[in-house]
Amino acid sequence: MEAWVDQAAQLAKPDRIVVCDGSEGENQAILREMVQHSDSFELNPKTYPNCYLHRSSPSDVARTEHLTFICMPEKEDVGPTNNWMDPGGAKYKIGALLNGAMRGRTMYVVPYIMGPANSPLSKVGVEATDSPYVVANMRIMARIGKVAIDRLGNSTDFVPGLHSLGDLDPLRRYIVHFPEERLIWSVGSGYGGNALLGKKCFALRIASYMARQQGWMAEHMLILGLESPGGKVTYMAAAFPSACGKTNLAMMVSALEAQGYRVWTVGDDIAWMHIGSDGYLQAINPEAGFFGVAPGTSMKTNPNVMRAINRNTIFTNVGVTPNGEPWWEGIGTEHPMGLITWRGERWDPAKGAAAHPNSRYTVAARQSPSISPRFEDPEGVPISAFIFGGRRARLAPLVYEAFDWRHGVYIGATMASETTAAATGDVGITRRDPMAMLPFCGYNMADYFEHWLAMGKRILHPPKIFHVNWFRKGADGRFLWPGYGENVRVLKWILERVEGTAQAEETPIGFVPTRNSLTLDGLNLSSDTLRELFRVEADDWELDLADTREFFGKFGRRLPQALQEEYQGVVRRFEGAIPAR
Ligand code: SAT
Ligand code: MN
Repeated sequence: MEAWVDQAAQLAKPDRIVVCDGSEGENQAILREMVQHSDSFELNPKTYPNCYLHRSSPSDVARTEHLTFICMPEKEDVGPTNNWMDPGGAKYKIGALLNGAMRGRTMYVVPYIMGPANSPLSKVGVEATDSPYVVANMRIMARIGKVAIDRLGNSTDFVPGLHSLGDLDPLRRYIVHFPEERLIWSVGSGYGGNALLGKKCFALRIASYMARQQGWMAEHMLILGLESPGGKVTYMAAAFPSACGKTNLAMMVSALEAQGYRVWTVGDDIAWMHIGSDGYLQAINPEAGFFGVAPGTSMKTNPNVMRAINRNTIFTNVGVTPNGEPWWEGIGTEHPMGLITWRGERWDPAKGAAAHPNSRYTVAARQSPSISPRFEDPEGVPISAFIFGGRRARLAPLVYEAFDWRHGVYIGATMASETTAAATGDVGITRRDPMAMLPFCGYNMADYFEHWLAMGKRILHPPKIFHVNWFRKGADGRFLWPGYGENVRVLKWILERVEGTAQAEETPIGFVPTRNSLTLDGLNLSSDTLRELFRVEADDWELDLADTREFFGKFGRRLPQALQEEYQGVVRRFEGAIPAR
């Protein structure tokens, strides 16, 4: 680690180097350093103790996928869904931007562990950064400092990441990954996934590459435990594209709590999974915190996180009240008088939202009342079900189950969501996002599908695979399903399918719940609504299959034959040529 830090310092040329020990005293010093810049403030110490507001540069408010590159010698090895740069070219080009980038600044060296400190499944990273805001966030999102140094010892088994704010100019912003070297370079951004290198860069892009080499899985999945009436907890991992309520699901307050069904949070974003000695897939959450979207978060949508973010939390790009309290659209109150926007201006209704739509909170997972007692279990938790999902206004029923692992991989590979972002203008466009890994797979996605198929052959007790859609709409344009805490009813059906007790009906796309197999008491859904929720409409699927075919076409001959066959299987079942298996 010392050798790498020397090299990084020779390149970036900081005035000072500070190796972080992760102590509370050091944290307070870093937070003081942060507020000395005009971009960060302490919030109301009475109502929001130890909370801070950070305002990013207005051009630096989200991950930038078009500036994110995977660097391997062969373009074919990164595949059609990633941006490619040749490693030598990337070193030259981004090296020039990093050269001297930390002059006049401090380089903070943050050794960190992804995963519980004592877990054999965890991995070490080292991030060198010139941003105190990044250090303060890393401290919440990972286990940093002495624990990581102790774990690393003299070993070279760590993933180094060099990060500099550079001049924050989007024209000189790059996030580049060298999977073969297990190295990350990021310059020109201070925002979340571009700058907190343990998260998407290491725990997904680099880790997915390592996982394929080493026979495990690094997935963009939440992990939750569903407790059922006798106290037994069944663990599920779920992948959703953005804007599908992933964090809310992970932290859900169950509508069936009185009946003994309760949801425990193990993770809200990433799962690392290994085959355990008993043949089950064991999952850990490599992260220590939540980096969640603030707008829309309220006591109604996510009471658990609301109870967590009133202390020791960093807010980024939210609004602030004259009392020094954070505020965002959808928090459950009207715009308060004297509200200041994320840009630091007086809020003016004519000028739009006070909080940036992608504004965030960074909070320790331990602070959520829903945190699972097994959150830090070094062995991880055994996964009984995978849940894929998307936002599909017409196509997909509320829930369906894959016939088997291979069919489940097909369902994950063809996952899609319809965009809702008013900001980008393209409402209702279908975006294919296989396993929600489109921007996070560190190698050719066709090879990633192959890895999934191969894993299925090795896992003695593989999770059953499901697909859910909370967002189906009726002819009147309204959502058919109430969502939020009521989603536990679907989790309960999934649990009962895992246990082999719930009834299902075969359709060309998979098993759909029978009339009475879903617990619906107290919901008051009409039988029309129910029919609508579970309908499998051949005409709609025909259109979707055409889109899938086009998407699969991108991968050419590298697409696994098994997925071609699964595709043909769906087509033929719709034609009635073969019955559902
Ligand atoms: O900023 S992150 O990449 O960590 C979160 C997200 O945008 O998905
Ligand atoms: Mn994510």
